[in-house]
Amino acid sequence: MFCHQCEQAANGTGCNKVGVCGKQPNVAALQDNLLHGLQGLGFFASKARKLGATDPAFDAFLIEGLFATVTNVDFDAARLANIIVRCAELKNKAQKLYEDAFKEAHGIKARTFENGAPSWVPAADLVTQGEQVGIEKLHSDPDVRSVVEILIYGLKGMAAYADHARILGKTDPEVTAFIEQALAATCDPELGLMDFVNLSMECGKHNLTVMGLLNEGHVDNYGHPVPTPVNTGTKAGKGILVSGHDLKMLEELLKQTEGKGINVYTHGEMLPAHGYPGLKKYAHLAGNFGGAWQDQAKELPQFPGAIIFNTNCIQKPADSYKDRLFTWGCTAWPDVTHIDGFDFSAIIDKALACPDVAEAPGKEILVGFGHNAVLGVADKVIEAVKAGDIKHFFLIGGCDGAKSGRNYYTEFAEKVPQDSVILTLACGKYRFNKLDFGDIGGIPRLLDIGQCNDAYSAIQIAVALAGAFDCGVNDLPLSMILSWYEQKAVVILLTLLHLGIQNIKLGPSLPAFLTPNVLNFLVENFNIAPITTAEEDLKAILG
Ligand code: SF4
Ligand code: SF3
Repeated sequence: MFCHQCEQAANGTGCNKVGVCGKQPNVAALQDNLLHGLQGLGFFASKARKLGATDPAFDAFLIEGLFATVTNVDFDAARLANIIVRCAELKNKAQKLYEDAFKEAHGIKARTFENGAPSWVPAADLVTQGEQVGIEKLHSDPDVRSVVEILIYGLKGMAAYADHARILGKTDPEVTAFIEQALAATCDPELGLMDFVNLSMECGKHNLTVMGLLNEGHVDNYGHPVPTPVNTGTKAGKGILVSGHDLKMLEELLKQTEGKGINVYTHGEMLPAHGYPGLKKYAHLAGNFGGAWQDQAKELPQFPGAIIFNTNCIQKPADSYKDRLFTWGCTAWPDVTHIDGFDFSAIIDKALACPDVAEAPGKEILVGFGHNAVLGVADKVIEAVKAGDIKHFFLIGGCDGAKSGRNYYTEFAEKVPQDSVILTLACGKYRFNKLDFGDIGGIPRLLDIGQCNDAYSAIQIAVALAGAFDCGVNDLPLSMILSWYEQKAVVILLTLLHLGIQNIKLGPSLPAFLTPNVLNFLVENFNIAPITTAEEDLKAILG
């Protein structure tokens, strides 16, 4: 196996024996094989679309297939093999759709494609086949391969957000067309470096659309988030802990657990759920348990109720809680019960059979500062900036992870001067969200915008502030100190670059898939810099 798609890549170069995430070599090969099949499907779906022929089945499948290959999502070889079989069926369908449309348009038979992803058919041994088509085979030129990888990881990250949006009924055919076109491009040996640079920027653009759709889906269904205190303790009684990003899944579970004496707790990236009026109305949405995903091995054994992951980031479960663990959606772990669809009776029964969660006091933390809430007090914020009470904004957030260098983000937040406001989002917030930052004239100094996809909200806030001060986003007293872990962070970064946002500080380490030349390109064009120390970076920013 060889995989270096996330920040955990072994030795900072790549996992080649087993994934640091827990991905076994057979699973890595199956994911590579699936990606190859998806390239083939994208190739024919894109060609068919150009001739006016589409099939909605491709859209959902491309999104789910890509999402299944995101870090910490699907570790189940049997499930991946089934997805590959389905991929082959759809690829055949797309090929036929294209060939029929071609015949109709031109009166002659379409040419046949004998090499690479367009000719992919699943072999009897899917693992061995997958070993032949890993990312090292993507392109012979290392710099081109590096940018192709940026594009592929961007597509994977975007697919994750598109999946949540689709579950809420929000889709955009232009996004689907782009996913098909970009997948087709990644297996085109004729394309060069700048083609992939442009496609990567385009991926950032489409991701902004997708995050906008997801935001719309959340707001349409649950209202705009409002500032809400969330307790981090537990109540006595039965409990279910929900981890991941999918709010629809949480809503359905809340409906089905109502009146059953079960308290529902959020974990990790589900924390922002407490800020939505349509979710916080459930009295048994009881609080937030634990820290970010990488602490699950330590924390989940302490939660005696049932636990469900509805998206990343799942890790190898210990035997102590494996039998009360469930997965949903694209997330899967071998021998862990997977729930398809929205019937949650299995986990409800399990929660009722599990021992009670004990009463434990917790802290109150504030969530719910989406763009609507922040812009609702924009006058106050702008006044405070003009009066010199707020001198700087720091967006500190992104994906969290296990590396010790990530203490940087805690230190940075602690050292931010008292006259500055910290905006945060995604699971990186757990590095400091239980600290007390106080307020500036009633405006909390720590504003939790939400999940990683709520980068959309952060962008809206930045754009509105730039409008109020009649300047560009890059001219605002705003610095972005971002942490990355997996492919969702890659696509958010592409969105920020597409918007022309400069001077981002990125850590804890730079992606292993960036070659020195590609990194230079990013530095020269966007002034991206790796984090150094909290003191030095703060000094460099504030002068
Ligand atoms: Fe390694 Fe990350 Fe790939 Fe897992 S996803 S195998 S940790 S690089
Ligand atoms: Fe975190 Fe996995 Fe990315 Fe959604 S939950 S930010 S790492």
